[in-house]
Amino acid sequence: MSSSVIDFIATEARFGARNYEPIGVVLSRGEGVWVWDTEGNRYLDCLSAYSAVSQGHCHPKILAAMVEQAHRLTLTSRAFHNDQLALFYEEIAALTGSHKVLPMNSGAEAVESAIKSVRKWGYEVKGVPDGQAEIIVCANNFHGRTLGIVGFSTDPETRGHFGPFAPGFRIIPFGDAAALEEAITPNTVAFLVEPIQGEAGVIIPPAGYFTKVRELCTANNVMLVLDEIQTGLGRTGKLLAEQHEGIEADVTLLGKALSGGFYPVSAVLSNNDVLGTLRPGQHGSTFGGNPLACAVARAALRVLVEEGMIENAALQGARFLEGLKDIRANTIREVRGRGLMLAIELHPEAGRARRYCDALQGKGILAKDTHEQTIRIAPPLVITSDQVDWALERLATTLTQDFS
Ligand code: IF1
Repeated sequence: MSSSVIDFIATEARFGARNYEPIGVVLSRGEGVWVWDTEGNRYLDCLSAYSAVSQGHCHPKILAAMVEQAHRLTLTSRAFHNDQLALFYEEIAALTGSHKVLPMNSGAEAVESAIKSVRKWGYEVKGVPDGQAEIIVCANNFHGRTLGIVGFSTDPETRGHFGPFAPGFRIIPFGDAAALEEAITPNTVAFLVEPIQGEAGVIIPPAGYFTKVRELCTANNVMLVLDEIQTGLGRTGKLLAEQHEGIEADVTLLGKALSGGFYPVSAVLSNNDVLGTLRPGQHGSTFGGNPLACAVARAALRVLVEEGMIENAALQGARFLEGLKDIRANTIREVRGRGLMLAIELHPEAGRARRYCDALQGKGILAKDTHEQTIRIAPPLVITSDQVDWALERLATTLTQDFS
């Protein structure tokens, strides 16, 4: 390591809150699937900033839209109209078939906004007594880091010593429709769930789960809120992961790749009157729906569709998964995934996933561990067959390596 690398890392450690434990690489440039460190070493990015740079690093068309808009107008607040918001609404509604859109910034804000909206809907439309609304969520969920959200996390790391927390949430196992049926009461306003649990380790529910969930929600007048912040916008090989199940959520949450990684942009989409309950002055955000965010999001959505990234995610995801299944290494317990949202779960005896991620860094691949035993693989959706094969070769040698 050169002194400059040590300096960046040491300086971060000295001044920054230590709420992350990054892999020892200092990145300074990115293009497509590749990133470069300060010493000029190139890596294939198999994290994509937790799926936010799905369109590839520094996509030239998103960059051009951002620069052009930044020269014209960046922020008006919602006290005034701007000439980008309506176009963003129109385009995202057309793409997703949604009727109403609420623009926010971070993913967690979209989740919080959805919680507020479904509660309000519960009181004003469904007729739940004030203060009694219940929202059902799943064990091992990950929906963000705000207080409201971490209060219904089941991960001690995520919620520990951050309380007291807000009431009104019930936790059921993921992938268990019978548990949902049992948990619903007359006061249930919504079921909030990830189509595939990301942080939990890319957990795919049993086939037919979401069909049953949709039926139960419809039958009980419960809003189905799908957190597609990670699974959405092509990551799983479809525009929305709900399409794999042939269902439609009542409320869909998007973030991350909605801006192609240029800027925090999130949105709550609804297919019914949930967002209609919000009246002027009841919810908002200084930056939500600003013209720069809208211009960036419009470009990010356009390239996703026009450049065939969603189809490519399906194609390369299948190739990647097949390739992973072909790796004969006794370190691997299971590989799974959908589209380019993939995971390699290691045997407990193989040691922590983190050391394999460190070893992969030495071979020119950046990947991130989750939950000790799992390596997450989520490259930008622009990855080519050759690049998939290149990654597979390196993964195979790393995973067959004996570290003990
Ligand atoms: C971190 C994981 C990914 C999300 C879903 C909402 C949010 C996220 C389904 C909140 C955020 C992140 C944030 C990141 C780690 C990360 C993550 F490891 F936790 F699971 F992506 F894989 N819903 N996911 O996955 O969005 O407020 O962050 O914009 O470091 O906390 P945000």
